[in-house]
Amino acid sequence: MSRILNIGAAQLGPIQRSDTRKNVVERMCELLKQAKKKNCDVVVFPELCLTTFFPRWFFEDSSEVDNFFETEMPNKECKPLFDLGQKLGILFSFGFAELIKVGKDTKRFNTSIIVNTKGEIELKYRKIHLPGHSEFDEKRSFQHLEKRYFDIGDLGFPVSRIMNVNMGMCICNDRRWSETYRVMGLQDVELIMLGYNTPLQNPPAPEHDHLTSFHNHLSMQAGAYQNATWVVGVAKAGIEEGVHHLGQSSIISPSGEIVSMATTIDDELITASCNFDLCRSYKETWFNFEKHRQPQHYHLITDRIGAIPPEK
Ligand code: CDT
Repeated sequence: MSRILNIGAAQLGPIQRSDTRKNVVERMCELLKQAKKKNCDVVVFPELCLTTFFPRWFFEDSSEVDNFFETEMPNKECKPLFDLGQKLGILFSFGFAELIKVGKDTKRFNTSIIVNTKGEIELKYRKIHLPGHSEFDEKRSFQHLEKRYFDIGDLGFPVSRIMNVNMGMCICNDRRWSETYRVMGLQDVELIMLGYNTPLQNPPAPEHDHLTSFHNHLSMQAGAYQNATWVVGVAKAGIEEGVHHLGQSSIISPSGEIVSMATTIDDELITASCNFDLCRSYKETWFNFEKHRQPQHYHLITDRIGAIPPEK
């Protein structure tokens, strides 16, 4: 019997600072209802999707930035989303800023969760590749302070068998790193769900700006193909507080092909019928890891962080 799930990528348009979590959750619920009408089993929402993308601002005082974080999940504002997912029988994932207390310490993570059809958190991932910088940069017209506001994720890249499919997550900048996909590939991942907030401009390297869309798809398509997995990449898109964010949310098959892509930069649901047996035909041939990988020649990948050029 083939394993097919209908998957929805629920792109969100911009979220301004004045928007409340209640407004955002209403928009997410509307997309879940649309997904139900299209018979979706799974819906993927973007990174940090309950608020505006706050790392664009420098806050001296952590109590100000903490307003963008959630201290429990589901909380009062998100409960309607969890209840609706359960009522509709849809599994979904979404990203949020997570604040936890560990003894006397406070930890802040850029987190994504998978919520199962019983409305329970089934799997959690905390972003590992945090982009940007940690101090105010006067040369930028907007900041990207993820390194200031978040701790590096401490959960690795977990994969879990849910609905008869091996599912994992990563978040935004993680999608540019081949290690992200391979660590999940080595757990036989078949579906990677990821959300992103990608400004169309990267002030330190304006020469790349016209390639933002190409690099988005290049990374996700390569990750899908080389690891024989479906990848669902979902944007928070549009003009947020004056900053233009990439759209083009996509559902990508293990062949590396984009099978569905958003055409707006607003709230938009795209869907695809995803056959997970398609992963097998790649996992058993080109990317039969057991047969073809040569890890004895890969030790530099974990032994070394930065590149060291040859002496001559
Ligand atoms: N949210 C996120 O990770 N965005 C980054 C852009 C960073 S620009 C310094 C991305 O990789 O899309």
